[in-house]
Amino acid sequence: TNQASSGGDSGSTPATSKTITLGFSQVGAESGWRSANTKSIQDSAKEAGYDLKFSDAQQKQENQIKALRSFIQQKVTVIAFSPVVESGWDTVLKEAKDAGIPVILTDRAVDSPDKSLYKTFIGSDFVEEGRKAGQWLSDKYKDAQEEINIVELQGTTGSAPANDRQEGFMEVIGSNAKLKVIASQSGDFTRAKGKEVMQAFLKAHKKIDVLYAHNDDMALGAIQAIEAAGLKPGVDITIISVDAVKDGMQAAADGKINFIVECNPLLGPQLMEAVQAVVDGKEIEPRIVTEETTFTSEQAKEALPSRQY
Ligand code: GZL
Repeated sequence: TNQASSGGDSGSTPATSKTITLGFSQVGAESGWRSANTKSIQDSAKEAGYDLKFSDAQQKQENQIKALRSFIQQKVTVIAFSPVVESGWDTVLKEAKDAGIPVILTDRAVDSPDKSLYKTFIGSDFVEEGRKAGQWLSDKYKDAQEEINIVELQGTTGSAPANDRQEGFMEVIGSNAKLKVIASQSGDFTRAKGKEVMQAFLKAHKKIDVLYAHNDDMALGAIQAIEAAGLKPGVDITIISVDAVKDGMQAAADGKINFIVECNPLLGPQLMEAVQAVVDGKEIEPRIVTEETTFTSEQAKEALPSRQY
C-alpha cells in the first residue's frame, strides 16, 4: 500500500521537515562535459531545495577523499561523488558507512567489491559507448583492403570511462582484422593534452587513418594538431569522439568529427530523485543507466540547434 508519508503515526519527524544537505565531490572542470554535469547538479539541488556543499577536486583523488571526509565531519544528510579513478575508495567509503551517511555514485564507477558501500550508481554504460564507436568504424571499413591505422586518445588513466571505452571499442573492432590500433595514450580528457599527444602521434606515424578520442575535448585539441600539420580532420583522418557537447557537435556539423557517441551529463534530476528516495528510506535501483544516442555529421548538424549543453 502507498502509505501517506504523514510522519505523525510513525512518531518520527519526516526528513523533509529539515533541510537536506548534500555533499557533492566533483572530479574537476577538465571538459565541456564536466561543466555541463556540474551545472545540472547545482541547478537540480537548488530546485529540490537542498543545501548543496560542492567541491571541485581538480582531477586529484586525494582532494576528493579530503572532501568526502569533510562532508562526514559536517554530518551531511547524503554524500554523492563522481570518482576520478576506479580504485582506492574502500577506506573512506567505510568511514561514511560507519558514520551512517548514505553515498550515491554519479557518472563514474568504483571497483570496490563491497556493493553495500553505496546506495546506487547513476551514469552511462561506458563499455556500450566504446562498442558503439567500434561498430560504426567496423561498418565503415567492412570492405577495407589495406590496413587501417588507428590512434587512440584515452581518457584519464585509471578512470572508468577510459578503461571501459577502450574495452568496448577493442571488443568490436577485433572482428575486423584490417583495423589496427597503432598507438594509444592518455590525453587526460583535456584539449591541451589531446593536442600535445596528437602532435606526438603525427610525428611518430606517417600513416594515420583514424583517431578514436574518448571525449570531445581531446578530439578538439587533436583537430588543432591535425590542421597544424596541414591535414584535413574528418577527411584525411576519420575522427570518432564521445560526449556530444556543443563544441564537439559543432565540429561534427562542420565535418571535422565523423561520428560522436553521446554521453549524457545531465544527471542532476536523477541524482536528486535518488537523494530524496534514500532520505525517505525507499528502495532504489542499485544501477541507474542514463539514456544517450549517437550522431553522424549529418545528424549533428540537425540536432545542434536543440542541444542543451
Ligand atoms: C563520462 C565522464 C567523462 C567525459 C569527459 O561520464 O566521466 O569525464 O566523457 C569528462 O568529457 O572529462
